[in-house]
Amino acid sequence: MTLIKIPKNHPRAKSLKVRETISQAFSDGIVVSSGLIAHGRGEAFDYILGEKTLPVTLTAIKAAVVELLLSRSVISVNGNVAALQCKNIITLANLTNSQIEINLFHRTEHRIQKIHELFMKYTDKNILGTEKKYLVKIPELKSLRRFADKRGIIKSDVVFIPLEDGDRAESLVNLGKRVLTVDLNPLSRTSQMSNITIVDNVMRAIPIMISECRKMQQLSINDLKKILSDFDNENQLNLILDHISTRLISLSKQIID
Ligand code: PTJ
Repeated sequence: MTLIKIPKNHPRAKSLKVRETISQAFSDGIVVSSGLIAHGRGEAFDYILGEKTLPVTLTAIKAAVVELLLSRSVISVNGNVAALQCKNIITLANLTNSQIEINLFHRTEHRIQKIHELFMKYTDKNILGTEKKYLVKIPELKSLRRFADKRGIIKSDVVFIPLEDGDRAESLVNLGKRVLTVDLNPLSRTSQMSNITIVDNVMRAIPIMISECRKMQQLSINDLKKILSDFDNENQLNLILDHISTRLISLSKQIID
């Protein structure tokens, strides 16, 4: 694929660059065509949110980091997350002592291998979900996401599933796991079913998770637990929907005026 040079002064340069990254990852066999559609849906929600991390989202980010720090945790990655945030996922996993597991909706051995190779460029950490002998099926799930690693998702207490379709969060919750997500759509099934929903772009949320995690190193276990006990996901999602409606009303007034 030939990448176009995006003019630096293009008003949408940042967003176009991310598109180029994900398009390249599609050509490389990491992202599927549905991943490009998912990205477009995310962009639309991001536009509505204002393409910024909301102050209220910081509370969800902090709570999610505490979950990763205090439990046996796994970060589940798909094609889009690998393409957009591979290095940062490794950093976050190292800081929180979480495992990384590849888990795909459009699972093929070829894609697993491609994503595994991408991670291996930046880490010698053992990436789970890649060896058939360790895979078992989550019985409730019918999609190919049902294949989970015995040493990772199956054994974990907390599963972080950034940017995902809606079939898995609920079954993981039913299995007794705590589920964390990053999803630009506050109304998606994953957002609604997760224990902690970070309504933000993975491009912004994961780097902020890393910096919050570094700051938390000075906090006591009790301080960390307090961050978690103060967090309420239903309230969080309501505040985000309030923000969206207020923003749209104020934008519509600007247009009318
Ligand atoms: O790599 P695979 O095979 O596991 O497939 C991955 C995709 C993303 C194709 C698959 O999980 C899928 O179809 O997802 P959905 O149903 O399109 O849902 C993706 C969700 O992520 C939607 O709610 C989008 O709004 C949201 N989203 C898209 N891009 C971003 C995002 N959320 C945060 N940051 C983004 N950059």
